[in-house]
Amino acid sequence: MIVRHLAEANESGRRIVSEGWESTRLLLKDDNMGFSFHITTIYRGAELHLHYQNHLESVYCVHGRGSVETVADGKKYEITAGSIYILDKNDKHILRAETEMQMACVFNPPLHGKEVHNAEGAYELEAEGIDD
Ligand code: 9YT
Repeated sequence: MIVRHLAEANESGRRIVSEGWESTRLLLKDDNMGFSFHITTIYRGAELHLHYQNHLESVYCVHGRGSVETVADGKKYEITAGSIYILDKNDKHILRAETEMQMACVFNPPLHGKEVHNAEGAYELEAEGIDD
């Protein structure tokens, strides 16, 4: 069994800070679970244009308020504490944070650790792992 704590992980190489968000990656490819699990903070006012072409992602909102828009059809969904959105079709989307939002995210295939978005809003399949 593996046991980790968010507060400790926040002080390690598991915490990645990028433009409009930061994410602490609690479970990664090296753990051999077939998925990765992250606690992500989206900063208030952020507008993220994302397209995870190489990964499936599910995102559960723990707290905060915002919206997600699917680019293909322009549909907008309110996201509040308790909402989950599931990108089962590698959907191109726009995430907007009205307040700071805390999200629990699962990726399949799992991230290595250091991924940040490329110009298309995707993560590459190969990336550097973390130093714990
Ligand atoms: C919700 C979302 O995709 N935010 C970007 C960060 C990502 N969840 C991550 O890498 O943990």
